Amino acid sequence: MIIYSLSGPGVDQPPVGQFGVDSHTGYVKIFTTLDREKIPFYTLTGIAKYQDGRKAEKDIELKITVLDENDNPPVIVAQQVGYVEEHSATGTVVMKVLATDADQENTINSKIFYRIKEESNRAGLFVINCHTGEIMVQRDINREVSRFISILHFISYFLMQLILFILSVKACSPELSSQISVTQ
Ligand SMILES: [Ca+2]
Ligand SMILES: [Ca+2]
Repeated sequence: MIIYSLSGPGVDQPPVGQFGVDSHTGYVKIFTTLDREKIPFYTLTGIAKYQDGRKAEKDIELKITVLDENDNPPVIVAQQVGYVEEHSATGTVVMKVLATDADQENTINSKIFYRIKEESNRAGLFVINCHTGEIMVQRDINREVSRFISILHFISYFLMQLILFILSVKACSPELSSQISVTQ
């Protein structure tokens, strides 16, 4: 009869106890929830011995890849500020919203989709590029009209509060979305 065992980080080295093997069948099992954002790959050693302790075969290398789930919401850099002059031409870039997502790069799980929350942009003064996060002027902005939106302050520029609502494309559920206020 052959007895199977495992060794390596994730088994008998930190983080201990994540994987184990059925000593009779050789099936590898997990005992904890894995987090790809902490450890994306494991390399374990599979060992097969006879009951008397002799090796039944050469140790084998078991490479395990943890597949990604979309379990991280986008994180938006706080306190982003943009400025725009009155009467800027349509298409003028006001600012680019910066955000990151810890899920696997270049996959749908880390793809960020940007939009401006409708109630913060009722006058339709701004439009956002949903892929890049660039906010652009969509309609002629003058201070007199803007006064009725949510003006905070005037200098030579005007400042207006926009709420940006950012969602991941795949999971549009609220727990995977982030929201910030952007002062312009
Ligand atoms: Ca994500
Ligand atoms: Ca993930």
